[in-house]
Amino acid sequence: MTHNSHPILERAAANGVALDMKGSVAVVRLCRPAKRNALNDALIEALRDVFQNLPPEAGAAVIHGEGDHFCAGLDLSELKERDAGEGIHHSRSWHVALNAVEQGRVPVVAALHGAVVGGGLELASASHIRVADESTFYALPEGTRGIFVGGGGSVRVPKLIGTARMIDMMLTGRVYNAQDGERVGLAQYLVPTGTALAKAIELATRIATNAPLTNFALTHAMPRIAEQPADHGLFTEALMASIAQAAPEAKARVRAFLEGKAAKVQKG
Ligand code: 1HE
Repeated sequence: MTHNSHPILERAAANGVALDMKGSVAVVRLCRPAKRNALNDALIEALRDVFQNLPPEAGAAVIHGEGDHFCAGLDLSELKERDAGEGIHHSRSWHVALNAVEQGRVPVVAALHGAVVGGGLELASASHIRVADESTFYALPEGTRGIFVGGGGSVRVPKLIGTARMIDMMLTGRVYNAQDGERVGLAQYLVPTGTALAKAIELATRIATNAPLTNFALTHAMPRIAEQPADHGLFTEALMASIAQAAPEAKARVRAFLEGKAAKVQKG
């Protein structure tokens, strides 16, 4: 079911970001395939609006791209002559949009295929889980285009692959294929060509069955804890753990296990 009845979502769809609900999963689609889902200003605004206005029944989200590629990054045809101040505001508008992905109400799984380059990799990095199919390739061509990342890539990509690998990608134009991308940590799942979306929806459907506070702890508390000094991190962990365990849903889930009514952990 397409959710475009809300005027904000209607405008987003017109600007290249469509939202469909699949059960409890909000499936967000970049739909500008003729331009390889290149991100122009209208599309960035649409991404922000969609992730800030997910339907209340959404318990998780998936983001994917229409056509042969996930996303070709910044729309280079819009790279105007900006002065420094305008450049800062442009970059900050990307930060707001990708923060809406990363720090929104629900966990986000990115389904990757084809090009995941420049701003496309920045968008993928703002998601919580990345599922790539065998056609995926990753690059940061900003270095060779005489520009720099501006959509949060310098903060988020090194968290996935380390600063040295990101510098190498930008200095040399190195392209990682799907296998190497998974090996270095750009994606957590590698699946056959054409199956990334189905796998992402499967994972998101499962994620949506978690207690909402657990998902909140993992997407909002956990990244902050990882950035805190150890003593502060342990303190935040204790606060988050006590809040999560106090929720009635947590009590019910633990009780169900103790009464033999909940699934055991199965050997992988
Ligand atoms: C675009 C863009 C784009 C395609 N901006 N128009 N990103 C890049 O440097 C990547 C540039 N794109 C490519 O390297 C290739 O297009 C792809 C590898 C992604 C796909 O190749 P292919 O052969 O499937 O498509 P194509 O023929 O290159 O492109 C089809 C059309 O999309 C064509 O337009 P047309 O009007 O001639 O049909 C392309 O011009 C257009 N197109 N990519 C504008 N990126 C916040 S800072 C972030 C900084 C960055 O992201 S820099 C990296 C930019």
